[in-house]
Parts: sequence; structure tokens; C-alpha cells
Amino acid sequence: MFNNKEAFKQLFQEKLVSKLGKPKMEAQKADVYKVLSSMIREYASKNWIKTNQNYQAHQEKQVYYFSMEFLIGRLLGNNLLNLGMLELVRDGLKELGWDLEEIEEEESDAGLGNGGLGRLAACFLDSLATLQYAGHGCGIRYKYGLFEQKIVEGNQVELPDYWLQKGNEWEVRRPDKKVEVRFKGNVEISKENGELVFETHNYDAVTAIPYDMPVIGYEGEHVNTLRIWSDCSVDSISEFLYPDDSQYEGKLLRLKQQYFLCSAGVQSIVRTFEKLGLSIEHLPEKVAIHINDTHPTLVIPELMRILIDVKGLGWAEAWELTTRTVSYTNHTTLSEALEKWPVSMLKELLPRIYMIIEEINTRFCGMLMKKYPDQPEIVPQMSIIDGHQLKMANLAIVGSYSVNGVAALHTDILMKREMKLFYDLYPNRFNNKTNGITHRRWLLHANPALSNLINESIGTRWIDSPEEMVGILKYSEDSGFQDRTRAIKQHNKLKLASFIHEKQGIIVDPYSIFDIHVKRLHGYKRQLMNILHIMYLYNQLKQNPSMDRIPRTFIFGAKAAPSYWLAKRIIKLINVVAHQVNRDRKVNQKLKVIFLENYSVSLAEKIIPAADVSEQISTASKEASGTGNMKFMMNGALTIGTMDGANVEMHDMVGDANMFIFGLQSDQVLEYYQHGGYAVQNVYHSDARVREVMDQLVSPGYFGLNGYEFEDIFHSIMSTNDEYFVLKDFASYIEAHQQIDRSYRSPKKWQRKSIINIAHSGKFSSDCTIRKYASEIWGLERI
Ligand code: 26V
Repeated sequence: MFNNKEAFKQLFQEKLVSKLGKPKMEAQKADVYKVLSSMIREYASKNWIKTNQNYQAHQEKQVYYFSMEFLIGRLLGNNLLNLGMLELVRDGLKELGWDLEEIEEEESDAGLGNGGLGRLAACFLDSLATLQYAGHGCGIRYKYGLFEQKIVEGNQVELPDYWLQKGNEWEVRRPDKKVEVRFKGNVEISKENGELVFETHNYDAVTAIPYDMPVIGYEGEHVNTLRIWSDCSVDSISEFLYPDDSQYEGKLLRLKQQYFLCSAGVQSIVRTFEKLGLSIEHLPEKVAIHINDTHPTLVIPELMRILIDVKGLGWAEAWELTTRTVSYTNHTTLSEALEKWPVSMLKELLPRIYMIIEEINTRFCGMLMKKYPDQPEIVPQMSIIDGHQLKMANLAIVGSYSVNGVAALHTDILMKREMKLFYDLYPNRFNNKTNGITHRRWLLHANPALSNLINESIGTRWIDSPEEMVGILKYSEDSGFQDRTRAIKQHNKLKLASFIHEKQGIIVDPYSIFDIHVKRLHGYKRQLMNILHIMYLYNQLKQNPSMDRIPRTFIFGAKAAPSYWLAKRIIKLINVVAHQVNRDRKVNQKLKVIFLENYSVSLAEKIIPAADVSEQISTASKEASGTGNMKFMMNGALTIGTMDGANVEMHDMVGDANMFIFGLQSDQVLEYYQHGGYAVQNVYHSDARVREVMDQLVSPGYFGLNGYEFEDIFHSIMSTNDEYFVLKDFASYIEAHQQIDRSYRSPKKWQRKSIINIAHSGKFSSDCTIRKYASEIWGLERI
């Protein structure tokens, strides 16, 4: 159908008429988007069906990746790329008078996730399909995705994201595959043939309807499924995505969402498995269930419930099958993000599930008492139910056969500290799988010029084997290659500069260093340290406007959880500083600050290819991995960063010479925590640069309007003993920025570093990560 441009043009025009009842002259961009995307979906359907038939016929083992979040972003461009039709469609549309890039802007950005965890799930789906593994996503079809952020007078304002308003051309509603999810009720226990039988009465039934989206692998042959569940009850369960990120709150609706996903998903898996005609004890040979953080942990008791209450298995057999089926990824060690549900809530909402959890816990604690008879203090530390709380991480570890962290350092911290007791008990269960990103979206699609240059230099094999990107290392000293990578970066910067001008009316110097900090706003990610450093630079430039500094444009993008007061105040501070700096004629040739509103997947695709410098400055030990760091590296930005998360592994590959590393190490940070922190007052009093910017936060009239404006931020540092070590790392952060300024003065050296980073970034492709999950955790074969 799409093997030549003329055929495409012909068919496209026919569809415009038949689908919209409009002649070509009257079609709007939105019409073009709608018709084109539905054509692509239809086109992919053949392979979608074929892939599924193949799975059935070969009884392939399948992995189901359960996640409360899939941050998929836009699909049109990526699907065209993966189908190998991007050029053809772009050219065909052009001849018909349309610009594909503009058409892509018509698609809503599916923001069914908060940040890294949800985006990781989306990258994994892309790699699973491309590598031809039988792997599917299982999620919730939220009616409202992550809120849309507006900045009004420097403050974040949240608007609902009704992403389905224009319809979703990629999904297929599957009412024939609906299942019933049951809440509440009374559990009645009876005895039949000497066996206990559990039956729940007077429950509330909710119908779960799946919507399937094709996940099209690169080269288009292989098409997996992302199945997202929706309900149609009056007070809808799948109404909206919780916008909190790394901040646990025990909300009843959130628990309902979690069980809704787990129950619908597991029921549908068992139904599919049964079509194979095998008896249930073969389940772990044919099915792997993976849980993305603890949010879907209820798959464990739900599978137990089905095996025992519906399939009639005994406890021991059900437990053996369950724990051979489920595997779990941990994504954080922040204690405030660990899920702990009130027992009272579970008992009422999910009485049978709670009974099963209680039984799991009783047996587990019994085993512990036998194993550690002389250390009774161990039991309450490892117990799944702790007084009135259910600890989801403990349940996830006990009920699964694999527990992995998301970067080497993170896994190390899990094994040696956070989960040490569990690691001692189950040493073989723990393993590391460093995160990755799909180079198809983040390089081929987001930065076509750089991809083409790589193709011209080393051929196209790297697209299938991203590790082969190291092949460009041999050009790191080649001045022709350096000039071309530099020109590509400049082109991307010009494009971003004009986007900024269009959105905000601010002119930024496209030849300045683009220094970019985009991610969720959180204390540990230290956007505050960045803006305080900008205040310091501003002070210096004001004092000496002719100071020799390479012009810098600092760009921020960050959403704060609506309930996270301090995070919102930091957004305000960034905007206030930006306002002041940008209109100050004495310095604004050398310094600009931009806050881009509504950071999202589609915005990231515009920003990242234009970065010279990538800010990855979390307090060491706090960022489990980070994935933005990898996206910037792949697009040739140099990282200013701490030895945290996957930065450590980036550093292993490129070395000190090609990254700007600063700050405390994770061991030092953890050591300080064990002794109640460090003496923040000493740093405040001894470093005049620190004191000056801190005092400016609370100086009357400093920021123009009313003084004392940022007393809350000042105190958030001084009265918590600077829990994120912002002041402690400040001096070394200043130094790292000075080094950036010096390095940028030698374009050749800078470009060399940039090429070395690009070359090594292939190892962070999620293809590499998924191969490891498949062979080391799931036991999948490539089809
Ligand atoms: C936690 C919670 C708590 C309950 C309310 C809703 C909610 C939503 C998301 C989360 C997730 C916290 C964990 C998380 O996002 N971790 C991030 O995972 C990335 C992918 O592995 C990793 O790169 C980041 O470093 C890590 O912070």
C-alpha cells in the first residue's frame, strides 16, 4: 500500500474524502492528522493480527509489563519511522501542500505518566516490539493525563489534560474482552470435602473494558499490544492520573485504580493462557508478569486468589506458581515515595485480597522466626504488615522471583542498605538492570540530522545494534566531522531559539551556551541549586559587566506535584529571577533565563537536541537512575553532574575528561545522614558567595516587589540542615560551571567531547536493557 509515493497520495486523498466527506481543498491540519493516523493504524493491523496468531501458534512465552503509567507521547512520527514510511509520507504530503512536522503537532501528547518511570515503560514497549519479543503493556486508560502546566505571574497553574478530546486514532475498543472487577463485600468461608472454600457476597462489580493500542516495532513486521483499561462507572476509577511523583499519599481512589489494573490485567492474562489448552501449572513457562515499581503489587494476591478460589489449587501450589511468574523493579529509595497502605482501607475495599496478604505475611513471618530464632528484632523489620500498614515493597519482594534496581549504584544501595535484610535472605533474587532509552524516538526521530550524519559515517548498522555507535569514536578528532556535529547542534539551537521567541517573545542568543535542566521538580533534583548559582552569576556580572564570560542561556522545564508547596515556590523563584535577569540591559547579553511551561515528551523532543549542557545534579544517592541524562548524552550535550544514578555509568564510559563531575559522593552523603547531616551554618557563614545569594532570597526589595519574598525557601534549607546538600555542593558546582566556560572556548575540544559522548550513548539504548531483562529475568526467546 505504501511502497510508493504516488500510491500513498492517491489513497490518502481517497480516505480524506471517504472518512471526512471533504474535498482536499477544505481539509484542515487536524483532518489530515486524523486521516493519516487512522490509515497507519489500519495498515499496521495486518501485522498486528499476524503477530498475535504467531504467538498463539508457537505458544510463545509472553511478558506482561504492568505499569500504572505509560508516558507514550505522540505516536504518528514514531510509527511512520518504525514502519519505514517517514520519508515517503513527508514527501507525499509536501506535494499535496502539507508539512508533516506541522501535522504531527496536531496529535495530543499522551501524558499517561508523571516522569521517568512512565517514560521508561514506553521506551521498553518500543524495544520489546523492535526486538521481536512477545511483550505487552498493561495499563490504565486515564481520561485525563498529567495536568497541563501554565505559568501565570511566575506561578504554576494546573489545567486538566483531556487528551481524548479529539479522539484517539491509535486505539481499538475491545468490549468483547471486558472483565468484571469486584470491590468490597463479605467473605464467606465454608468447607467442601474437607477444603476451605472462600466466596465473596454483596460485592460492588465494576466492568473493565480494554482498549488496545498497537506497538509497532522498527521495520514494522512485529506488532505488540498496549492494553489500557477503562471503566464506565458513575464515579469513574480511570478518570485521572495521580500527579504526585515520589510522594506517597494513601488515597482510596488510587488504591482502587491499582486493584482495577491488577485484577483486570491478571484475569485477561489467565483467559489468554487458557486458550493454549494447557493445565494451569504451566503458567510460569508461558507467562511472565513484571511490575513497574510497587504500584501493581496487588497482581500477587490477585493471582493467588484466582488460582485458589477459581482454579481450586491449594495454597502451596498457588504460591509456587505465583512466585515463579512475578518479577519486580524498584525505582526509588526515597522513603517518602514508598507505598504503605492502611490496613483498614484494604480490609474494607478488598476483603478477600487482604485475607490472602495476611496469610502470605503469617507464613513469611513464621519462616523468619524459624530462620532467625536468636534475632526476633528482624521479624518486624521485614514483616509485610507492620501494625496498621501494608508495606508494598516487602510484599513485592516476597512474592516475586526477581527484584531489580535501575542503575548499578541504585542496586548497590538497595542490596547494601535499603533492602539489606531481604538481600541477605534472598541473595539470588536481586539484580541490576540499568535503564535505557529508545534511540529511535530520542535520536532518529528527534534529531534526524545527527542520525543522518552517523549513517553517512559508519553506515546504518547502529540502528539495529546501537552499541555500534562507538564506531564514530574514530571521528572524534576529525575536524570535518567536528564541524558537522557542531553545525547540526547550531541548527537545532536556532530552531529552539525561534520556538522560545514564538512562545514567550524573548530573544535568546543562539550562539550562547544552552544549559538545560528539564525534569520533574523535586528537592533532591536540586533545581534550587541551579537557580541560586544563576543568582551568583548575575551578581558577578552586575558588579563587572565586562567580565569575560561566554554568554549562557539557562533553560528550565519542570512540573511540580500540585500538593508540593516548596516545589511550586522554586518554580516561582526561577521565574522571578528570569524576569529580573532578562530585562537587565547591563547583563542580558551574557545571561538569559528561560522557563518553558508544560514540560512533556513532545517538548523534550524539541529541547534535548538543542542542548550544549545537560544538568544532572541530584544529591548523590537520591536519583535511582535518571533517563534524561541518557537522552542528552545521545544528542551530544555534555553533562554537568553528580556521581549519582546512571551518571556513574556514563562517567565509567567517557571519563573525567568528557563530563563535568562535581559534588559529594553517595557514600559521603549517606554517611552524613547517619550522623544527622552536616553543619549548614558553617558553610553559610564561611562562604560569602553562598551567603550573598541566600540573603538575597530574604532581602527586602531585592526582587523588585515586596521583600522577604522567599523566606520559605531560605528556611527550607537552613532549618532542615540543608537536607539536599545544596549549600555543601555549591562551591564545587561553581567550579564545574567555570570549567564549562573554559572548555567551550575551544570549539574543537568541546566537539571532541561531544562526539565521545554520542559514541558511548548507544549502550544506553533500551534495546540493550530489554535484551537483559528478556534473558536474565523473563526467560524470553526472540521470535
Ligand atoms: C511514586 C508515586 C507515589 C504514589 C503516588 C503516585 C506515584 C507516582 C510515581 C511514583 C514513582 C516514584 C519512583 C520513580 O518515578 N522513580 C524514577 O524512576 C525512573 C525510571 O527508573 C528513574 O530514572 C528515576 O531516577 C527515578 O526517580
